[in-house]
Amino acid sequence: DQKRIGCDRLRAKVTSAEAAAAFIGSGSTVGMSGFTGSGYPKAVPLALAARIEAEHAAGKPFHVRVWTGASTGPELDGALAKADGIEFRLPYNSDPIMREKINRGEMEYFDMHLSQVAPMAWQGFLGPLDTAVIEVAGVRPDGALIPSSSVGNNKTWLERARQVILEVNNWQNAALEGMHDVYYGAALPPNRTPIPLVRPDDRIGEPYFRCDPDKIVAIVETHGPDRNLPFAQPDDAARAIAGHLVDFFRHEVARGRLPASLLPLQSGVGNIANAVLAGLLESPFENMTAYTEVIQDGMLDLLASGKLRMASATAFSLSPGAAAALNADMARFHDKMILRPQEISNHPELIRRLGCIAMNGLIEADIYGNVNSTHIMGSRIQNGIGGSGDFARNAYVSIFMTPSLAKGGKISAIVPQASHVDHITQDVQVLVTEQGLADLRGLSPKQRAKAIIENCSHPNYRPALADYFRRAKEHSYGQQSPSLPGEALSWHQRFIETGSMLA
Ligand code: 0RQ
Repeated sequence: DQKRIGCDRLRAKVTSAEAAAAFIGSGSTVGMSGFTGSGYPKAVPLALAARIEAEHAAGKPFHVRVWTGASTGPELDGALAKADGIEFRLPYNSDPIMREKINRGEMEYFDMHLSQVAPMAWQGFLGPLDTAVIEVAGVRPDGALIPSSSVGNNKTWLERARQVILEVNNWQNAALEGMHDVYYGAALPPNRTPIPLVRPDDRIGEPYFRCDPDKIVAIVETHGPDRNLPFAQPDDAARAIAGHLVDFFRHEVARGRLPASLLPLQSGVGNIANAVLAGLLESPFENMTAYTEVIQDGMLDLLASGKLRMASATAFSLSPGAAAALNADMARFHDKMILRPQEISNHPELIRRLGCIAMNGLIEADIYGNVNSTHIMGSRIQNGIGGSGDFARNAYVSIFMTPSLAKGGKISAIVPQASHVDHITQDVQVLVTEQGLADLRGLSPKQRAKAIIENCSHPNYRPALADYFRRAKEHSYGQQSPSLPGEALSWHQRFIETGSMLA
């Protein structure tokens, strides 16, 4: 598709994925595009994985360090992990093969706040970046790059990398052009200035990436869909959680603590988050906005209904059906969506200023409202903290939601003590399960424990939690956050030993 590369000088650099991958050396650091399965390179990582496998078969070591926006797809994280090609990876992974390698201790993974990746790269904290491999939707005659279905850290990778490899994917809709807003005003302290964004629909940058053409060593043409995983239909638990949340919002509007159009919504990834958006579709709220990280199926439905006026994010995260529907009807959504770099979509300054309503999933919460978003039984990584910390710490109201049980009831999502803490109790203001909602704002630790046990825990575990809390109050070393350290993690130990938290 010659039309996608409008610049003659750059068209001369078109080559094969294998030839492009040959530019990447063992031990080097590669910054890849990609965010929640959107806009990741689809050909060069596969060619690199094949090369790594061949080198390993010949008895030679070959590993790279991989930085991304967030999760990518099987052709990138999956293929490189399968080839044992990654020695270090940041900042967020959801690929099952890579997860397994990490949990077996076969590679290093630095799970970090998504808003901090680009600033830390600029600050020099992460080391040098050798190569950027970036998917784009096209190249303009002047050499400007048309971003793809995610923006992520691409601006930073393009600027920081010594050399750049582009993938021009003509599966991506040409009408993506103009939807992006790439902010070029960031500076490092002491020269940092306020980011001039005061509404979710403000545009503060440019629709294209700038890139020094001399740094571009190869361009590969591709035609491949994003990962686009299907969402499960909301089950009873998801619908109940959505119902509790919509009731909470109605109540807050009635009390004058939220405007009738709510405040800019942030919604995490996963089936529960998607179900909550479906719940908002049936709600009385109109003229809503979203200032969030990803646009998932539920967001598109809300936009299509007109109840959501616009959505700002850094990437799409759609099911195959929703991606097809969006691609068939891009003109309708074009002016209602803005994709930004992830350090802007997730920027603490902007989240605090706009007053986002943060809604994120969790793995477990303890009776005091500390939330674990990342580690199973305190040690096995599930995905990563992603943007949940960026939003939870800085939101107008920070909500976490989960079914009260996991693994068919063998695990309680409410535990005496979280086995790992990503979000401290101060950053968790509302906790929701299918059992009910605990509004923790303004409550002391003991008041929080009572509300969480009574409103959120599953009846199968509630008596044991209440019993633990009662005994903790009797025997604790201190009475601010009563605990029995020798017992607090015994539920996790029991699961590890017997396969169930139930005594
Ligand atoms: O595992 O698929 O093997 O059965 O965790 O759990 O219930 O499908 O829930 O899709 O909402 O994910 C926290 C992981 C929840 C997600 C987490 C197991 C469960 C299942 C998924 P299986 P569900 P969700 C901004 C927001 C961090 C990043 C974030 C997440 C799997 O929300 O990654 O918030 N959050 N980003 O069985 C053992 C428990 C468990 C458990 C769940 N207590 N013990 N296993 N699981 N609870 C957006 C971005 O950052 C991109």
